[in-house]
Formats: sequence, C-alpha cells, structure tokens
Amino acid sequence: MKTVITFGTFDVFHVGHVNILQRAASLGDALIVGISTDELNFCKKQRYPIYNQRDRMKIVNGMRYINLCFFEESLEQKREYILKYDADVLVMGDDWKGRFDEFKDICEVVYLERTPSVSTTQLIEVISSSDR
Ligand code: C2G
Repeated sequence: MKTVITFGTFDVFHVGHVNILQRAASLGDALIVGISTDELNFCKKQRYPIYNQRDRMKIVNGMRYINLCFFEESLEQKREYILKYDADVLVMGDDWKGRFDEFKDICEVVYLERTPSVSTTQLIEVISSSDR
C-alpha cells in the first residue's frame, strides 16, 4: 500500500486543484491532504483565504479519491506530518520545486507541473473587478 501526501490551501477551489489532486492520487493507493489553516495562510500570503478552513476542508474531502484530510497548522511541521501519516510520496506543484527536497530521506518527493492559466489570486482579481 503506497500512501501519497500533499499540502495546500485550496482556496476558491478550481480545476488546477482538481488536476493536482487527481495526479497525486494516481501515484499511489491512498491520498492524504494537509489543508493550510486560515492562520497559516495569513502567514504565507498576508491575507486570509476567501473560504474558511472548515469549508475548504469540506470541499477537498468531498472528492472521491481523497482518503483523509487534516489541517496543516505550520510549514515547519511537514516532516512530522509525513511521518505521522506514514507517507511514501510527497507531491507538490512545481511552484514549490526544490523547497521540500529535505524530506527525500523519509519519502519520495515529486513536483508536478502546475495547470497553466488558473490561480486563486487571478480568480479573486477577476471577480472583484467584474461589474455587479
Ligand atoms: N496548483 C496547480 N495548478 C494551479 C494552481 C495550484 O497545480 N494552477 C497546485 C499548487 O502547486 C499546490 C496545490 O495546487 O500544489 C494547492 O495550491 P495552493 O492552494 O495555492 O497551495 P499553497 O497555498 O501553495 O500551499 O505547505 C505547502 C503549502 O501548504 C502549499
């Protein structure tokens, strides 16, 4: 049994998120997803997500090929999460390329190509600038 783990905020859930979760799931038998808490997201991006952590978890958890979701409270705890969930593979989008190579001693680390032309930031800009 091969367990894959990935992390993200998954705010304003879009097709780029679906693509990476699907491809991550296809690399193993079980997929575990760490959802960044609202506070962690504020630390990373200096803003709170549009959707709160409970709703973001509900959306990701609703996908049929996700086995388990948990809240990622801090970027510094990644090693603990990988060990706790006994993950064999860590998957991240290639915007994080090289950033998690330090975990190659405990699991395989795979960076998948991001889906072009879609991002939460761009969606927020489009929505907030559109006529009401
Ligand atoms: N992603 C993608 N294609 C896009 C947008 C996002 O493949 N067009 C991927 C990202 O590379 C990431 C995942 O979707 O692997 C989640 O993206 P975000 O919600 O933006 O995650 P982020 O805030 O970068 O959090 O500990 C790491 C962080 O928690 C990652």
